[in-house]
Amino acid sequence: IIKEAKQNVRQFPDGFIFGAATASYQIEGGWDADGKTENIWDHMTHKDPCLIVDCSNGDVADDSYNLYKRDVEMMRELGLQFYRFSLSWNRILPTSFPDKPNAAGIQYYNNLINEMLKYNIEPMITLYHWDLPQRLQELGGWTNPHIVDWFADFARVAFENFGDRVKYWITINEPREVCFQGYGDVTKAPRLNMKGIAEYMCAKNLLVAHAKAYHIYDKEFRGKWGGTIGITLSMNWYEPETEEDNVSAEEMRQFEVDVPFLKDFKRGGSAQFDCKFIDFFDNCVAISIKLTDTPRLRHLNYSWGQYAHPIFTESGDFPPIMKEKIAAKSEAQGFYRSRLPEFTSEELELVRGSSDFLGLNHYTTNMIKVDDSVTYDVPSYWDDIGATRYQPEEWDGAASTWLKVVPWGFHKLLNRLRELYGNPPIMVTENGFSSFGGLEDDDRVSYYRLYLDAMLDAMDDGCNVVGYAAWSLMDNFEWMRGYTERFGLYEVDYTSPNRTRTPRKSAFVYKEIVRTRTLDTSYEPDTNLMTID
Ligand code: PNW
Repeated sequence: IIKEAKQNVRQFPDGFIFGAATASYQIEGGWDADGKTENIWDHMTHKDPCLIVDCSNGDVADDSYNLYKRDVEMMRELGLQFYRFSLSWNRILPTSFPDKPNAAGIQYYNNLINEMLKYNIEPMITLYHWDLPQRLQELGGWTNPHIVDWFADFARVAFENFGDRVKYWITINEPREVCFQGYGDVTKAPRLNMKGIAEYMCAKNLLVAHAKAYHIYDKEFRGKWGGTIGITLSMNWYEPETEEDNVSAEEMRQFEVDVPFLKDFKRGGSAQFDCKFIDFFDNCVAISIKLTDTPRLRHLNYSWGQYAHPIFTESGDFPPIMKEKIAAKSEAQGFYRSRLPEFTSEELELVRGSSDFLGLNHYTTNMIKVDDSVTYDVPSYWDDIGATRYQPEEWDGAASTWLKVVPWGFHKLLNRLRELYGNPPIMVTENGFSSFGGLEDDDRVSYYRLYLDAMLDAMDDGCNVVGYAAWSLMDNFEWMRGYTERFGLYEVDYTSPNRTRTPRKSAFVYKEIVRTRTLDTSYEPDTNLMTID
């Protein structure tokens, strides 16, 4: 049992929207239905089933391919204003390319969207939530620069087919997990494990692909249909163990140096700079840069700054400290070029500012420390950071080992994002808690209350949080953890042929929050009967 949220009754502002989220591979099933072809998760789980802890897969999952009407009924029970779901690329484009779109696949999403709109539930589409076509993976997936066009084509097909009714778009879910876990490690498909190399190639291509899709929407569709489009990043908070590692946003922020004769000086940095030479007219014409470099700063910059900095700062590009460090390490390791690829100036411009809002998936916090007893693979992301992270024993936990309950980390993160990126609109696209199942989920109820309370604290500080989606509407295929870890507001019975969905206590509590637009920590629901109001 985790600590209770403090006694509180707090109001959400007008215009704030509430929803819940899922993703295609985690819920749809119908893995080969009506012409759908294989994605990297189908491929991996079929080839090597017990890579998944319970040897399961998403072949049937929650069977939302057939049961989507029940899903919409649950949204109505909860009173959701929006529902975030993702598209299966292979269901829509079985060849991976736009040459032979699959009418049945497109129909499935039209049915879902139309069913939601009947009840005034806004669809929020994630174009890509990890289920890459296997054929594209064989061509190198996100490490092949051609993916910029492959993804752009897929995005255009989606905008053309659904854009008249869908106003919220997210290009890509969690680049860090795609690139670092899938290409630099073995913890997500395709488990490429080319450490310190492939994840950075992936990062660059993914950002450019995202930006291209953004601009297609912006130029070709926004005018006629007027929606909004952004990217979703996973962002943990990293708390330093030592005081001297406690860098401020100011130190972390990119700045551009605008001095005569140094116009093209773009490096900037999380740094102080000194004027080295002042000319006759009192202009500073030569500067020296001192990059602040601490383990904590590197964690923040590599884990999410890597993806946020190129999009949400004035200067764009990867964080200076990251470029600097990886270039130096690469050289020392005998590479002829930095393992972190460079953006061309056109790419840099394309990516800069390419998001109407920051989609934020936040779950937990880690402590950072330098531990000389830890050895890292060389090269690798962890060696590039040169520090390790941990979570103290005394922090309350969930079913997922990585998920500790640290609401103050959410509060700090939101403030840091406000300071770093000019207070962009933040759409919380995921936040939630895992259990091993059961309807009396008081620990999930506490988690939601604590995190919503922390989010309201940040909003009181001025953070521009515009919406919130609970992860997840219902239990689903939790990637490498299969069906063992449950994130649902609704429990799913995987032994029943119709995948019976039953509301947990947290569903009743969330429903009341959405209905009253109020966080009232003393509310005790009557969990006997779920109704549609
Ligand atoms: C998300 N972290 O991933 C995914 O978007 C979902 O598909 C997934 O089911 C859900 O979380 C729960 O695991 C995460 O760094 C990515 O703490 C990163 C973190 C947590 C979750």
